[in-house]
Amino acid sequence: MDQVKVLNTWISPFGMRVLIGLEEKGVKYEYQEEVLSNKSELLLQMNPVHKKIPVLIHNGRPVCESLIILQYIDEAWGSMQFLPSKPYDRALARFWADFTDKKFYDAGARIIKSKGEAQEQAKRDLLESFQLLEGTFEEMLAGGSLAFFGGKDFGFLDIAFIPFASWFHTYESGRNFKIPLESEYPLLDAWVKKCMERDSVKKALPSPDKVLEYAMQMRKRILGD
Ligand code: GS8
Repeated sequence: MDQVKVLNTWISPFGMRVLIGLEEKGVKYEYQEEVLSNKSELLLQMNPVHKKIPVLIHNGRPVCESLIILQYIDEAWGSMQFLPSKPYDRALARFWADFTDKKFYDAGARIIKSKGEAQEQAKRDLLESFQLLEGTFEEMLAGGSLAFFGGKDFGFLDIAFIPFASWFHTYESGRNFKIPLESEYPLLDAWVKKCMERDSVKKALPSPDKVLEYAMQMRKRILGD
């Protein structure tokens, strides 16, 4: 019998990926919520390199880094696959998932943690990331009408990116900033709505209001405003 445990913090888009992945594969797991200002011994022992959540512990052995965990889940369980079958499509899905970490997440985090011109730059960077993702979605559609990044099935890149939707409201809030999803990024807008219909996503994503409340406290701690 498999023993699966997840170390996570509810607010983390990286952790949400792991929860969605396990739910999609129907894997039962034990959940441990971490307080990042007071990490558990288990977290420090299981992820001694980065000391970060999420961590997946499978039969006592840790797997770290959310995109690596997601690929592990894909290989370890179930017959339906998150990653596409063709090598080039797999490479593309991995490339854009990596982009969401390096560019998209980074711009969002800077919006929350900065002020003034640095924040204005972060807003522009985030919209550029939206534009790039909209463009790649359009290319993947290639005139067809795909529901998800990987095609008709919900897959790797969908799972990698959809957690950030719970943060969109927080990126916008109180900073005179609107993400023009409906008017400028209609494909992404429809994609978000489609993903939100899935049970795995509904279960893993916290409400945008809860995320905002948390982010406001975090900003207060960092910037004192
Ligand atoms: C990022 C995880 C991460 O940043 C991944 O799993 O994909 N590349 C990694 N985790 C944060 C919480 S979410 O912002 C974390 O655990 N931070 C604790 C710390 O930095 O001490």
